[in-house]
Amino acid sequence: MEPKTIKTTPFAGQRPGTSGLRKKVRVFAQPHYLENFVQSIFDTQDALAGGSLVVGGDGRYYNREAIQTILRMAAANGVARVLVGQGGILSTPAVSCLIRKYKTQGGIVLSASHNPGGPEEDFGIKFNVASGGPAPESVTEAMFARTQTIDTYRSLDCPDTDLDQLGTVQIGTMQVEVIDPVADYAALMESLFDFGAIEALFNSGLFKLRFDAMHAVTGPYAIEILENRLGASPGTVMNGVPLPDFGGHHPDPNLAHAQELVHLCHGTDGLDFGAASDGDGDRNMILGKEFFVTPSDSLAVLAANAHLTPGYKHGIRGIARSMPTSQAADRVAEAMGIESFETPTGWKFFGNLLDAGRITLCGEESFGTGSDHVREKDGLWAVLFWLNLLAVRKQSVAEIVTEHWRHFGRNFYTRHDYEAVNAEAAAGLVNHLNVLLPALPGKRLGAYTVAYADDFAYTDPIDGSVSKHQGIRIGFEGGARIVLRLSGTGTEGATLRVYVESYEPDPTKHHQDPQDALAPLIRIARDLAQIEERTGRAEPTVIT
Ligand code: VG1
Ligand code: CO
Repeated sequence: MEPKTIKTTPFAGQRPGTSGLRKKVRVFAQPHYLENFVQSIFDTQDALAGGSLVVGGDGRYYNREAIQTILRMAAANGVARVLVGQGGILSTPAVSCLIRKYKTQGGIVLSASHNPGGPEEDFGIKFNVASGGPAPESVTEAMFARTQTIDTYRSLDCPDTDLDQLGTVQIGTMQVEVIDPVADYAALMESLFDFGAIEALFNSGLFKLRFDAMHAVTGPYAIEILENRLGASPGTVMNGVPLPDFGGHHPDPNLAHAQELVHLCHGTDGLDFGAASDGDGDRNMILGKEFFVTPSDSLAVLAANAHLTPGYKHGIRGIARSMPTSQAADRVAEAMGIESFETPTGWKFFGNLLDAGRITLCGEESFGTGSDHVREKDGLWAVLFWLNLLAVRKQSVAEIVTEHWRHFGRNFYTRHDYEAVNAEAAAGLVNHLNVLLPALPGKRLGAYTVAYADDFAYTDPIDGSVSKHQGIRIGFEGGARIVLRLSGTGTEGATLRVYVESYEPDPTKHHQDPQDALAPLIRIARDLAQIEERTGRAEPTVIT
């Protein structure tokens, strides 16, 4: 089996977005499309030749085909050893865990996360570096540059590798180890949380819970951890079998797409705890009885209570949140006397802060929460963290959060998405706002006075790298904010995200519905950005 060099020509548009390269399956399935991108990884990541690599994905349509292609190319590019999850399955946080534990030179994650799967839907590929985290912009830009000049790729002519059989096989000179996708990850979780206390909570017979794996990658992980190890009754994990099309749904854990679970939490007879994760297992949604925890609040609550869990009992060093995430966590950091950071959207921006030991916890409003235990956001980790807190505090989800608000004040929060709008109209809207920005400070908009307005730029405090144009921020006196940005993960037209936040210190007002509490700010955002005029959309597609 001699490596073959195959001629190719560049494809436009292979620049990774917020989280890797995401396109429709039919784009990826074109001859040489996936190969060009994968070769660009090998061409720019010298340590992979003679090194080791983790490969796995969320089980979506085209996962297995892509893994076979990657294995052949890895062998031809001189990779010495590949760890691949059985059945091609590995959650994003599990890939990060494996890279770190086995000190590989990187990992390839095949996923389009919460985007739907199937022949007409989405696929994605992402490279993670040796720290376990998503490649920083300098690396993704180098890969992209390579895709623009590529003229050959290398592959080995060999039969498919059996991905279902655990054990080691050889492709050319490369060793392929098909491993249990769950074991190492589950062991890491057991080292961080009090499994005994959670088990006792489950055994009390008074605690009703469900975990919705949304037919995506977390099914096997949640069944092993929640049912087999922690003793939750069989059936606690819903939709636990990963399907190539996620059962035809969006594997997106939010109020819009996990309605069945939301429904189960309703009523006096409702669940005490409901949780869900996304396609690749890095997102989480936390629900209590008749109660939804916003991801921004979740980060703040976990930070304030981290000392109650074994893994974080010595305290946390600092907290980072993405810019659009509510400022709730900042208040906790301030009260604890620790550093807080505001980074651009996307997990790659947390990596340097985590590696430098400046932060322990980090999170995004988009249902992402994580810590320094890996270098990705981690859905099941957040679920176990919450279960550990519930077991120790012996209170309900609603009690814990409302108590948090009484102490720190409440940050009302919502995100309105306008999906698949005309890309030119969306760009025009952003330009229009950029023109308005300089004149906004000091101006009154409704009952609010603009304190600052800018196009967010971030200077990484560790390596000094600068990332510009990360979203438009309009901050008001008293802490309210409007943020607007365009998605970097969509595969159709443009998606406009509008994030709205206000701060309410008065506990007698904390019971309000966020859509009501934020209505005046939502109006201001729509008017200022001329959303309906420019996109033709009177209402958002999804509200979270
Ligand atoms: C979205 C979220 C962002 C998240 C990213 C990847 O990006 O807003 O917070 O990091 O998805 O998450 P964008 O550019 O579409 O707003 V995942 O779970 O897709 O890996
Ligand atoms: Co995801």
